Amino acid sequence: MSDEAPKGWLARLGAGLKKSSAAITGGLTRIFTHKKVDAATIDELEELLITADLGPATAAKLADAIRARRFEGEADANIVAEALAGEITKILAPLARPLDFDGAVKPHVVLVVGVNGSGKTTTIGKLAAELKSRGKSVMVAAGDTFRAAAIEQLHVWAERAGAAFFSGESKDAAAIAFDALAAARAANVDVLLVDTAGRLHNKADLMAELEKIERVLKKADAAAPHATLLVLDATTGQNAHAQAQTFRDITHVTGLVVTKLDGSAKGGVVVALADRLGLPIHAIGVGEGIGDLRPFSAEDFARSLVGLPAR
Ligand SMILES: Nc1nc2c(ncn2[C@@H]2O[C@H](COP(=O)(O)OP(=O)(O)OP(=O)(O)O)[C@@H](O)[C@H]2O)c(=O)[nH]1
Ligand SMILES: [Mg+2]
Repeated sequence: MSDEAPKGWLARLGAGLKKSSAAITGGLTRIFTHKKVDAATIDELEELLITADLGPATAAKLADAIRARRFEGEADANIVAEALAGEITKILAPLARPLDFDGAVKPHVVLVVGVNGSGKTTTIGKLAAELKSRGKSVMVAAGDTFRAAAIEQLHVWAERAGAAFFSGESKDAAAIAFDALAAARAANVDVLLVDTAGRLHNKADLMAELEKIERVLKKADAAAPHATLLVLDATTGQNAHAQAQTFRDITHVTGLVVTKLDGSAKGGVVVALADRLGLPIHAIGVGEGIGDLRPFSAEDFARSLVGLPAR
């Protein structure tokens, strides 16, 4: 995730968040046209933010921050939107962190977890391509042995990204992760990305499998996995909180990737997740293509969410 934003990227983020921002800008116009920023309108604002998936706690915090600004006279919706974007940026900024690698650690092992369909395999493909473009050597490991098609899907992404691909005969995901780490070492690659199953027969099975993968990786390298990325699908809205909690109970999640922000009406959930979980947000997915994983920028996201142009 290089820092330079390709031309049109912000326009695409804005377009992707259009469904989320339309509700917020419409609401702001309705609430604040020819009205004061007072107790009544701030209550309405708080409700608006809850319906926009920012969650009650974060909505209350933002409402308090707007109240504390003590706007005089009639406010126009745009001024409130600017203030809101500023406050949302304050929540997001400490958590907007690119996925960083300690160059001395080789291979840097990244375990990728999340419910089925959240976008793990796709994110691994995009991430592999992005790392390659930064000159890193990458191997991806097919640790999702639950579905036969999952292995081939990852293989296709590996070829697209120009990354090495590791799969095994075993149905034991931990054994594959262990062998992949040995292969990554032998090939002297910089980064090993390990795909996992999003769904097993039940939660206890999933928990046991992910725990075993972590445990077995540690036998080969006590510091592995060096990062555990939780992939969350923005379209699931508030359900993303429950998913995050489940995976934090099972694994040592170190950061988030939020996918499917293109076309999600629930983009506000990113703010609630950041506020509640305090986990770094490394990147966001804005499409199914190889270039559709972007670094998470707090200000760009905040402004797009409330329908303001980038600065
Ligand atoms: N629009 C959009 N689609 C995405 C994005 N990320 C992933 N997808 C799509 O979501 C679907 C599921 O993605 P996968 O990567 O297969 O999800 P997974 O988490 O690996 O799923 P399982 O292997 O079943 O656990 C695919 O059709 C992807 O193309 C995104 O950022 N935007
Ligand atoms: Mg998958």
